[in-house]
Amino acid sequence: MALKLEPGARLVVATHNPGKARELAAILENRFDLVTAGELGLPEPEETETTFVGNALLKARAAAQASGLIALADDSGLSVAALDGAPGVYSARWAGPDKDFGLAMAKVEERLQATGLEDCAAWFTCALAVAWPHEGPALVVEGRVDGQLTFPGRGRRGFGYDPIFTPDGGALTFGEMEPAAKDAMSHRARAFEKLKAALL
Ligand code: ITT
Repeated sequence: MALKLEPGARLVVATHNPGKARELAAILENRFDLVTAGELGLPEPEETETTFVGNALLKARAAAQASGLIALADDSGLSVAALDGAPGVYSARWAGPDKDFGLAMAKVEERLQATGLEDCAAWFTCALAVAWPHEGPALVVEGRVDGQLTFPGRGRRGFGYDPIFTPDGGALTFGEMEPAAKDAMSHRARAFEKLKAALL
């Protein structure tokens, strides 16, 4: 039988990141009855995989098993071309235990400066995984948006690395853009388009 998600289905959004939870709720547009992993008090699994796809699946499966609900997980991050794709899956970890993204962005700037700052190309990736409870099936898709890094960062909207990322073809950083404008073109929105095509 083909995997389907019925409108109105109860879904646990398996993230403890409020920025992501907010964007996912906006992108999902009231299609589902959402509850977050935080609201259910679900533990945060250790992200032991080395790919976005692997970690998204791991988080979705853990939440589906712990909650008995269908789970949607997001694993995402910033990749910098001149840094061979770093921080990539380690994007959250570059912010340290205090989740200090000022520190993480300074680290990116310092490493990029050491390369001579000639190539500032970067991209965000988002893997979205849906898992069904009781060791059931799972599905995973990936979206990407390309852009350039600029320093100092600009804008207080969004979250994480948004102030230093300007999507190709635009003038504003993700940190300066209206939330709806980011949600119309982000890696997360692009991944959700693929999920919709596969599941809805
Ligand atoms: P969960 O695992 O609980 O979902 P997390 O923040 O640990 O939360 P990730 O492991 O997927 O999630 O880390 C992704 C990091 O990449 C995230 O903390 C952000 O700093 C960054 N990131 C992802 N999407 C982003 C976006 O749209 N804008 C800015 N930064 C983003």
